[in-house]
Amino acid sequence: MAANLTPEYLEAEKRFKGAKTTDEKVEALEQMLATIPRHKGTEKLQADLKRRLSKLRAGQQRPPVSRAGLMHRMEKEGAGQVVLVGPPNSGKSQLLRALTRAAPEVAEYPFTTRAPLPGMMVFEDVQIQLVDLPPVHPDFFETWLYQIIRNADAALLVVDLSDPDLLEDLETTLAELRKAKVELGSTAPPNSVGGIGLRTILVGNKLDASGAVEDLEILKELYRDRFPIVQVSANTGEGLEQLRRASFDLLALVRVYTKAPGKKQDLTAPYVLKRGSHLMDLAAMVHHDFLTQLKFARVWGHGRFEGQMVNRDYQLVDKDVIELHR
Ligand SMILES: Nc1nc2c(ncn2[C@@H]2O[C@H](COP(=O)(O)OP(=O)(O)OP(=O)(O)O)[C@@H](O)[C@H]2O)c(=O)[nH]1
Ligand SMILES: [Mg+2]
Repeated sequence: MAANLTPEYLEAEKRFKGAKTTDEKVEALEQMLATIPRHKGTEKLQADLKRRLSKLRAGQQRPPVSRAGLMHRMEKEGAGQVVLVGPPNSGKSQLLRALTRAAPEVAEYPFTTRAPLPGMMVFEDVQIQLVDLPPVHPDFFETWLYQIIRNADAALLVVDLSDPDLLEDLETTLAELRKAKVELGSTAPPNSVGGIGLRTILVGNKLDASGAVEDLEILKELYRDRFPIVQVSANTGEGLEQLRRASFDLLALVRVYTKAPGKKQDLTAPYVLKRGSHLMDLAAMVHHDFLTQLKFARVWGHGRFEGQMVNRDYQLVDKDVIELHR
């Protein structure tokens, strides 16, 4: 046979043909994909297997998430919640693995992830919650998926730079989200009633794969006005530091450290507030008494002279050290 199919492959194929249930078919197809020889001569067949597998998996019984009604919400933790969205197989789960201690299932066929899974990503001294999700695709329509996305603070839109259908898949994802009234890449909600806009980074993943760089150039050309673009390889780790920083920037936060008068700054975890917050917002977080009793504060930081006095309406800057006085 021209394609040099192995006995393992042929065995799996036989099982596929004899399979009665969807589960059996999926299992056999997965085995076929795992054992098919990888070369030019089988590329078409590989693509065909993936397509069939994705159809079957999409129609497979779902975990009972929607019935239980429990997973419509994803409890927020840390400084912000960022959802991983994108077409099937783009490497969302692999990215969660690379950036956090969570261990979602990663597989070479699409529709692997069936339920949300959170993990904490560290950036310097803050923790950002990432949530791995099933792919955004017409074959996987679950309202809870869109509820989780709508409730998030920001999104990483993950695409596969080695996928020849990259642009088409990306547009499909954006269109599905638009149907659910979620507009990625804007901070303002779209005009439709109940629509939301979600700050988004376009993450070009699989930078290590061949041909990835050309696709990256096209992607930049078409989307750089709409999204910040970060290129990474979840496999080799390339670009992940930039992605951590970009995710923090995306959330538009400031970190503020407090110190007691005459003492050194408190080096424990910072207070994290929305960019644009004022001194009074911090005071309220530190102790509610400060709301009425705060007289002034001193600031050590950015573009200020050491210990400069500021008023209640002072706008906080990332990495400010603040001494509150009553
Ligand atoms: N070469 C390369 N392969 C990658 C990279 N990231 C992920 N992959 C591979 O891409 C395939 C899909 O990865 P997943 O993380 O399961 O993709 P996903 O987006 O979670 O897929 P779904 O859950 O089906 O939506 C797996 O075979 C991964 O090993 C990468 O940076 N480089
Ligand atoms: Mg996945």
